[in-house]
Amino acid sequence: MFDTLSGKLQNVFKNLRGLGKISESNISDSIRDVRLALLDADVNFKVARDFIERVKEQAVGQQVIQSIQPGQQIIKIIHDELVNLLGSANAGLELSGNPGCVMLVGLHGSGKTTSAGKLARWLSKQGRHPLLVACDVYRPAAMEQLETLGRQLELPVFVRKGETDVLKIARESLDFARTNHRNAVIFDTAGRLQIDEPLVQELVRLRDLVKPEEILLVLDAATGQEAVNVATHFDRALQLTGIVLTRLDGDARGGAALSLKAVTGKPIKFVGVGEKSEDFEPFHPERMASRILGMGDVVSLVERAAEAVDLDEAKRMEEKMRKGQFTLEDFLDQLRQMRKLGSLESIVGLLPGGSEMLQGADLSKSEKEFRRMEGMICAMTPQERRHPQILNARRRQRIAKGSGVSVAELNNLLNKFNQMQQMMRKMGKLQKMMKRMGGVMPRL
Ligand SMILES: Nc1nc2c(ncn2[C@@H]2O[C@H](COP(=O)(O)OP(=O)(O)OP(=O)(O)O)[C@@H](O)[C@H]2O)c(=O)[nH]1
Ligand SMILES: [Mg+2]
Repeated sequence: MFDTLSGKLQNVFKNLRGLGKISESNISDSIRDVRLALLDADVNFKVARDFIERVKEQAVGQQVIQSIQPGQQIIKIIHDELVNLLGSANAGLELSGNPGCVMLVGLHGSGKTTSAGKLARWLSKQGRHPLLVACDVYRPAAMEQLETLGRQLELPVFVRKGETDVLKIARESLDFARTNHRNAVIFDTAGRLQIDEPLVQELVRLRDLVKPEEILLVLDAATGQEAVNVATHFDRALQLTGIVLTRLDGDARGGAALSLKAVTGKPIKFVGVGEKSEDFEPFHPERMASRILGMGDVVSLVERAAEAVDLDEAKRMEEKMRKGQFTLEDFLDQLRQMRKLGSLESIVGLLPGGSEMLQGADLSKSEKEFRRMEGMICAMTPQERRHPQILNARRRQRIAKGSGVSVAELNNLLNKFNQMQQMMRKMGKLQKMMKRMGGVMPRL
């Protein structure tokens, strides 16, 4: 997620931190690099330009240069502007009605049906009683897809096979919701290759009938620049209340996420980060900015963990990460527990330096990789897990043999882990420093 952008911005930051003396000219160089990084990530041209203007305004000035930590000041300015760009605060769902209705709309294959299931699961975790309604009458398979999802999630799905009148389905589903005490109704609608008049007409009629409090556009993050146009069109036709951005786990360059709020004024409310039902998160601009800047998103990590892990334990881990006392044993523990909560990639990616660790580790490809890591760590003695620095050549050979990997693979894991630990320590320091400077700080 945002790998290229993230890597480039982190390089700019490395320079800013490393520069002994910061002058107007090297600030300008850094800002230019930030601009190039944004454009490369497919951020809308105007959005990138305005972003840079705002950063420049604040960064180029005697006050920054004369401050004790000019590099850090500029990093803070960029971080805060990134938060603004992404929408400042988490925009929650407005679902006060009984039932509260959500309509999911979007182009073909954008992830509507999958997101409908994910949203139903999320709402049910919030204590709501969701009902999924299959309103895609064009593909019989679409109804079955939603039914299957509902079965997996153990949530009711309203389906009328063979019925082609969307409005009739909707009307009946609302009656069903009322009599069965379902207080949140999610309408999964049909997609089209592109927005056309019949689709818009159908969606408008459905909207006018069910009067949803939320009309969410489901958008594939990989749509790139076009995403902004799609959002603008749907918004004009239906007056959206927000956006669900899917496939953020893929190699999308991320420009859509960064441009949408600025161009359309509509907040991203949720993001899809994988194919499984649990790979779904409310969108928090500040946390996302921290992730993009390589500062990790331990808050989301802890929140996810809290679903299954006890909270005190999670807090203790956060503290350990900050102090750089996070061991291989903790790492293994966390991986094992959190594997229950989502794909390994989405979890490790939340750790400070985690995205770097993922590069080359190829966790996304399969759980096989995880098992190899697990095997390697399990083949270590408890003492070795806590103090990997004692792993000399002989010990390394033993562990590699014991877990059926090559020494090079083991070395690779240890090196990556070491880098991650260093990154965690650095982030702990940065956080302290930002705290002293006051204002918003990237959370860790
Ligand atoms: N990796 C990843 N895949 C996703 C995500 N969301 C959806 N998908 C996949 O995208 C494909 C299409 O998803 P659907 O939910 O069927 O899309 P849709 O918008 O309902 O498609 P139509 O009904 O044909 O318009 C499926 O294979 C999903 O598993 C996501 O966040 N990450
Ligand atoms: Mg669908």
